[in-house]
Amino acid sequence: MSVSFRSERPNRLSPEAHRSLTEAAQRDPERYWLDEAARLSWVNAPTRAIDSEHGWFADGTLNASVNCLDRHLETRGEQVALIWQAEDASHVVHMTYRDLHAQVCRMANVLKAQGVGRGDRVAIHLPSVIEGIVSMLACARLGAIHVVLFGGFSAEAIADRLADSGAIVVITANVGRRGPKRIPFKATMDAALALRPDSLKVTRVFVVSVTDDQVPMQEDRDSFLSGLMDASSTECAAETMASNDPLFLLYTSGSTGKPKGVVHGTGGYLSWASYTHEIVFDHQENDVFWCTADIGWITGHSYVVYGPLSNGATILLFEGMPSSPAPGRWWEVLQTHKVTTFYTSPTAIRALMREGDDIPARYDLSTLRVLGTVGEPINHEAWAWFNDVIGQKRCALVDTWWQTESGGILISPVPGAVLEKPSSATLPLPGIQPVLLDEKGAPLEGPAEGVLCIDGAWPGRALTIWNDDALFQTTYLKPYPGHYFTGDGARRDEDGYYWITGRVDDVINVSGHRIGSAEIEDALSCEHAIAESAAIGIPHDLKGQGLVVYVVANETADPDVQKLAVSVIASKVGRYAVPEKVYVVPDLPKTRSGKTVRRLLRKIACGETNGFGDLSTLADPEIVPVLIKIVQGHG
Ligand code: 6R9
Repeated sequence: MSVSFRSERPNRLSPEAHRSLTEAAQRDPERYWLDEAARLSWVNAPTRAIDSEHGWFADGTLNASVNCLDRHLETRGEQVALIWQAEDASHVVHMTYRDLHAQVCRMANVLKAQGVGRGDRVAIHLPSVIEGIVSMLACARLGAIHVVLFGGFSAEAIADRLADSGAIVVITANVGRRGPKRIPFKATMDAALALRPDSLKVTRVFVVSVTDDQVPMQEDRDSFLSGLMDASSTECAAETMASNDPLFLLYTSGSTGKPKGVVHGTGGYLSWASYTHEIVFDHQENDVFWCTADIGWITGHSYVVYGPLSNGATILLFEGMPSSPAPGRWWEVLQTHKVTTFYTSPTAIRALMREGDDIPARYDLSTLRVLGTVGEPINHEAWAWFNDVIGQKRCALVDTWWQTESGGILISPVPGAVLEKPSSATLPLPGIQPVLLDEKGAPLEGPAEGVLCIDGAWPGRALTIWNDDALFQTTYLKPYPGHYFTGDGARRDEDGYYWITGRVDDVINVSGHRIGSAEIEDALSCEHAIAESAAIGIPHDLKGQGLVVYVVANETADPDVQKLAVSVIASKVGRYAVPEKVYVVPDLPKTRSGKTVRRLLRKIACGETNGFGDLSTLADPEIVPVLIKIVQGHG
């Protein structure tokens, strides 16, 4: 029997609807996903959903930019698609869907004149300006594969990614603004292009002028984009793509070694971004959706661009930083643009929390309806603050668990349907089947803790790793045959709720006791004197592994933070979890996406002083010698 779940579904899911969708997806996944595919506008609608050999919606054809733009023109052409708030508070741009469509066509025509077409790779290296989104959609329009490179990457890291992707065109900016500072985008790109010219295929560099700053331009290679766009037509026919043609490559953050170019397809990925944006953020007409992620990360791809625009939402893009020029800037932006849905990271929340409750209290946050977090576990204290102080206890709070490779959210509360438990990502979205495995790979039933894998298929899953399908197989499919391996560990409680314990390589086994690094860090985070911490395991003769904790103290901390950390762990987690060593440090080594690089902390704790590999993905590489000194000084 064929039932269209989509047409029967109210916008906001009830608990019953959530349950019945979950059951329907389990009963007949083929039917369920084919129905979900109908949320997109296809040139040829797919007749099948799952095909292990040919991929998702294999006989469907479509264009992603048409789905984000053209199909809205008739019904919402004059609706604001994008609000751009510049660093300068008085500078705001409102772009309607019609405006955005025109700009994307112009950019596509510029690229096309350069010979860019189906399957070509185009690298996008831009700060938070409108051209970032326009470039992504322009590539999609031509069937070119975009490769967005995070603005903070070093020249070395950029060169690696340009070489691996084989990009032929680069879109960058003269500079980016970061408060009063200028980030040298073009200069960094020039340095990257000069590093190993023989392995790069870039022939053309387009430059967005973000400011009046002058930059050297290389004749025959570099051109300013705005003049070319102004001279281009506002119409550009969209290429019809096969569902499994790649839409983009995205290099994952470097917390586990060499970066991998994760490849996402068109139909499967886009339907997943659209589905999850709608149900997780309870998307409603007139919402203003603000995802603070940079477009250089998967969160920016799925929840700044593809999810909300495919659903006809109004998105906000902010050029600046949370507390510049003064604390409260984010809340001011939120108030000014009447944001309804706000999606950010636990790291950002912790930083803002430190500024004090009186800062957000100065702003009207009453338009907020849904708050979300992503990227790392959210500790209890940050969850409570986000919920109480920002959400004023009346917003849904969605702790969304997913990964670059998953394309979009997999485990998360659904407003109205799934009751939250602070710091739990709660339940899988309808259609997702998490499974917990023991160390031998046997599935665990009921309340349990183990390796988090996903069974069955979902449309958003990455197709492969660029140039390295074997690595895709060995990383995700081979470790636990028959299951997709996420690299994370999780606990399932008596209500079937999932609690992510961190990467499985972060689970520390002390004398047979499994200790999640997140568990220790969560305990410590409740302590006012402790701003942040990281727990890692190092080899230990007697216990198998010994626990080491790095602690960042709050400015106001009392001097004996070490003792405090030990007693907090002992009382909150247990004596067995008392660390061998506690190092009080000024900061933790983080990737630019805010993930603590535990690999480094482990090596440093083991007494290593060099051989740390590529440090270019660190937000602040200078922290490394500081940590070495502290650890060594400790004896
Ligand atoms: C979207 C994104 C993925 C890894 C993932 C996990 C961690 C993400 C989380 C979370 C606990 C959450 N992670 N969301 N851990 N709770 N809500 O972050 O992608 O950069 O690929 O990172 O981040 O460890 O495996 P990505």
